Amino acid sequence: MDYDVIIVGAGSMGMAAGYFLAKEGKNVLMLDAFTPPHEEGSHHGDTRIIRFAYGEGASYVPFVKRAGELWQELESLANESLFLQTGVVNIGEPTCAFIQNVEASAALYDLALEHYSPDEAMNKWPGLFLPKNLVACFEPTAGVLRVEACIQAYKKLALEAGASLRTNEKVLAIQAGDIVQVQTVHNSYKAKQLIVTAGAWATELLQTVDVSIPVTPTRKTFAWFEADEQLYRDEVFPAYCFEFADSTYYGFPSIDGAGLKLGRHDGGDVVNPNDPLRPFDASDAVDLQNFVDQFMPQHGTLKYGKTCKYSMTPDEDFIIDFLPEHQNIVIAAGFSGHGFKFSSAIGEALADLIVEGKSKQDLSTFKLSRF
Ligand code: PYC
Repeated sequence: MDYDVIIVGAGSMGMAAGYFLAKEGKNVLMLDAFTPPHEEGSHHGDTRIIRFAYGEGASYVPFVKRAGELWQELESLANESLFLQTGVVNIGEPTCAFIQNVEASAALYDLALEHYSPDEAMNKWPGLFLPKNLVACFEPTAGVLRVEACIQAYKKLALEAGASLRTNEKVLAIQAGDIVQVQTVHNSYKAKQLIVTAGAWATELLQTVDVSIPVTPTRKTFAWFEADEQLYRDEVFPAYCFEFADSTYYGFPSIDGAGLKLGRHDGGDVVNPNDPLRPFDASDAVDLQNFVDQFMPQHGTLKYGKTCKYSMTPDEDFIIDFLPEHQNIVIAAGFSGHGFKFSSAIGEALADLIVEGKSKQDLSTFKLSRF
């Protein structure tokens, strides 16, 4: 037998799982088609939001609180600052589901949440413009994770704990059984158990074991704008989520002088993950430009934009489960653009599923059988 556990995809979730399993003494192989952290999936672009009053549903709160604890633990193990407490402001109409869920999360889990009318919000953050129909719910203890540094930190710890990592080695097929066999472009490996954390490639990979998951790789764009640092630097301006009836935007203050970063969360083109993404172009800039013109009117010019791949499920909830026919294969997929913040806790949960057969987290929302 080659390994106890093989992990296909050593991005944010896979790298964290590799660390937790190696720490438990498992003989772990992590495989990745690229060299993580990289720009081919959904874990690049410097920053990710971590928020606890959760607009996607209060049921996520215990999981994201655990993730927050584990990010703190990672900071101390890596002796590095990975989290910036910028606060996060959630903005939308008071009756929209996202704002209602933010409010319900805070009430249910006693999270700090400050409420501002548009005038109060514009007074607190003079770089912001808000029309009268919106409200601002500010979570002061939320903030921003330095995404590539988080992955580097788990990578270093995983390797130090004894995990093996093979990069630039794409997995072509999986053969299920009591012993799982993994065929890559270079080799074949065997293990007792398998984790698939292959992001946008999960759907095609699982087809090789005749499992169909409703995860759709989708092209998304984000960009940085020049910013007046007096108004938009991270000491004075928060990370933000704006929820409208027909669109959702998110973004970041100017961190380390990078400029205001923002992206559109909804929409995007369905893509084949094996094709190169169409690079960010002028048509991608239009929505982002309109958004900042309206809500952060003192921004400067567009600096540059990037693309990434989201892995969308129909309900935008994650999939974290054993494969029904193969209890030695666990998948974590379909993070639908809001998964990174959880990846520390997902790594721990995946390791628990492999070692104990169950997780301390309630993963019932993420079952594959719901589809
Ligand atoms: O979950 O906060 C979030 C987020 C921001 C950008 C994409 N997802």
